[in-house]
Amino acid sequence: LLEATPDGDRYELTSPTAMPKAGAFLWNQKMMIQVTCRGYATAQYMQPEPAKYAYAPMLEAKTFMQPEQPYYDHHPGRFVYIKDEETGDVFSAPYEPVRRKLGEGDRFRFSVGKSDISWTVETLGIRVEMSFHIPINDVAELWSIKVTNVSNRERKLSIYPYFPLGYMSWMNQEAEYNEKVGGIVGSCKTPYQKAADYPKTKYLKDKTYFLCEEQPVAWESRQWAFEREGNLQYPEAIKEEELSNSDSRYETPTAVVQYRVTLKVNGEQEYRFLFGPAYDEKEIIDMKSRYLGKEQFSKTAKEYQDYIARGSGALKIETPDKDLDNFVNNWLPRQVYYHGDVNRLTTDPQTRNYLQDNMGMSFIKPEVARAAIVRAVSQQEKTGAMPDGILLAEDAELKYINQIPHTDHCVWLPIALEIYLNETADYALLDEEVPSMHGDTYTVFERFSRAMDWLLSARDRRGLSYIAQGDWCDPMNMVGPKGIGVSGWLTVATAYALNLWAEVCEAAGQDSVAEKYRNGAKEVNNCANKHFWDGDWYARGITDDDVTFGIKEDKEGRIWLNPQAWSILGGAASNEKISKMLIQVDEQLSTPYGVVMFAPPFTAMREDVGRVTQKYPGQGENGSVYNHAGAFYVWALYSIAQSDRAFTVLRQMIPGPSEEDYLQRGQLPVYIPNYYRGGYKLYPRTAGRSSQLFNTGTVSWVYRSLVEGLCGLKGVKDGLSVKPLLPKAWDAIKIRRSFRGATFEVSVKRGDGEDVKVISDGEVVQGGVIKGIQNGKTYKVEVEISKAQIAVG
Ligand code: CEZ
Repeated sequence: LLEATPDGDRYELTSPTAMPKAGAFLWNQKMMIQVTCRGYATAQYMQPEPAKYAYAPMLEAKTFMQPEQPYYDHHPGRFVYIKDEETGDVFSAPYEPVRRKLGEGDRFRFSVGKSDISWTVETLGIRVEMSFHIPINDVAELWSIKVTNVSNRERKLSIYPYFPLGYMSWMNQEAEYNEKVGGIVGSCKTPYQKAADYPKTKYLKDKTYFLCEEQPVAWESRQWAFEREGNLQYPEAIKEEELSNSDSRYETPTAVVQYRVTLKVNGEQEYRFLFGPAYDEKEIIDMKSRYLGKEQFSKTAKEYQDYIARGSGALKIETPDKDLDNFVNNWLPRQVYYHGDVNRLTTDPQTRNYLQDNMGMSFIKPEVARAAIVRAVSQQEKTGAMPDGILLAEDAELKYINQIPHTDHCVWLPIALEIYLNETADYALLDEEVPSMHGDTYTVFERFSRAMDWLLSARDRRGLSYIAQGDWCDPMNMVGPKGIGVSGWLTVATAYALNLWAEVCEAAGQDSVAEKYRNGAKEVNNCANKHFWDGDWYARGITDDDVTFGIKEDKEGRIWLNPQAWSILGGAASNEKISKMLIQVDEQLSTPYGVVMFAPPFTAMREDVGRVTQKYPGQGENGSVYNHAGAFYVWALYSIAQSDRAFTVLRQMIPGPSEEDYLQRGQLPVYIPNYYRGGYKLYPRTAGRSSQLFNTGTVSWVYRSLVEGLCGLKGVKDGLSVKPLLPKAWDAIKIRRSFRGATFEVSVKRGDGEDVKVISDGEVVQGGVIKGIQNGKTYKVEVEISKAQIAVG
């Protein structure tokens, strides 16, 4: 069903039906495309707001990428029909729209690489190979389609690449074959109604082109002319000898072209196409000369490979778990890089997402993480609060969720900073003066202190943090709209942020400031323990009407993961409390697909908690295995040396490796999705199913958990601290870690001693911290860890 190349850099799925929504994605700084194994595609590009160039057949609402996207017959996709002219038999590659069942000896392979995606489909004695990549700096898809006669007789074929353009606009749309550019061009006017919006639409790329390197014999550019009374499984136009060369005049546009070939035994024919948006004909011609052609294809493929390779991260591992190695060495850093590189292709990322997506960049391109921290604080409000979103483009506005007040954004600042400093020790950042968009100027250090002061101030008379209309949990919008309700998670998270900041202050030689925030954290933790500890775990919050929730008495939403994980991180939980709550998490929240965000899921609206309770039980924040929350928990577990529990939860985030698990999750192990369905008891049939959504704050936490937790190779101010935390079942691993310009080749073994023993280049390292790291040097490090690592709880 699923095969990996030896070093795991490609995954190949051999069935189009076993995991129908399984897909993969490519991106550059201007666009992103996600395709499924069956050929459906969702692409968007920035101009600068997200836009489409292949449209759905109905007007789509503008929203963020949706989980578990439904696909349907007319969903945008990239396909090719093949007709045997002698028998009239038809099939399509990759699989849609014809869905011809694979027979004996037929072959299907969906092959996902880091910088290209391809398919091989063999049926009726014909092999079709489709593959595409994108350029590094433009919005376009470079497709090649190769058809080979693998039967033992000469074949006469018609080949019809079909790239539907969809319903481009209700104001104005058309399409035609344009001889001058050599392909089909659809044109539209992006709909708007306010006159004030006209200037914004004036220069949009309202044309979509499908350019053919080789001139086709015929085409259709009107969807109806292609399908007529047939359907997509057997469009009427392809029953005829040649397509009708239709145009589309305010009729749904499409792009289908026809080639007719006679292929000898083993004969083959390759075609190349360019698909994308443009402003005008001139731009189309320009794109064509830049990208359409054999040489251009191989040049851009190489450039794109190099681009992706720049995100290959700081870590390579060899462990007893080969599938984990594949994922960690290839795919996880790629997903981290994606997040830090393009900020989910929005112009106003949520502040917490912006900071966390960039925090992973500390392991890949630290200068990007640095710039993001500076940019974030340059938008700090005068009160010290952080805004709900960070504006990235000149005319960007806070949209959707960013118009709803959430109170947690300051928390993420010291978290992102900690990792950046661990990796770089660039304490000079703190002294940088940052003028803000609101007209004040402070150093980074001062801005962080102001953010921490704001967190300390945004608390009620009991010392608990206000939640307003949400915290990390976006849709928890009705706990505190009156300005009274408080968040259990945010309270303990505030203590975590304060402690992290105190550590930085100390390292920066600011002892008295450090003490102030340490005391602040203590005080916050005392308040949390007084009001949220429910005997065996921490409550999630207290509503505007003074109702504590996330407690034993609750039938739904009884125990939430975040307050537990963060009370460990922030220091509220004593060892005794930790022991109690870990047992509860195991019992109430653990499933074979990971730890759910809370349980049981809500089955009805709870008006004093909010929209989260209206989501489908076990879906999204309503008690799914929400991997972002799981990742916080993993990091919390590593922070208390709970190596086994941490590894179990971490491993459950990656699909596989059993076939049963792949089928249930329905996803390839090439990214971590934002959730797997929960509701393990309520709806076992769907439990574990992937959201197929690769936008998630999870990955930077998982990457840091691997680097700093499992491998235990954590940067400190004056060097690299070495303290691996292997699961008990492992006796040894090998690690290659790049750090501050040096390379560390680390071999970890389980020994007999009580403590960790570190030998670097033959010398015992006192205190387990390798100091005086030299740029360009390769260090050979031997580590012996104790037989049984000591853990709390
Ligand atoms: O969005 C994420 C946010 O991007 O949900 C997380 C939050 O911390 C992230 O910042 C937890 O709430 O509005 C909604 O209901 C959406 O479900 C979002 O909350 C959610 C989606 O996963 C976005 O992809």
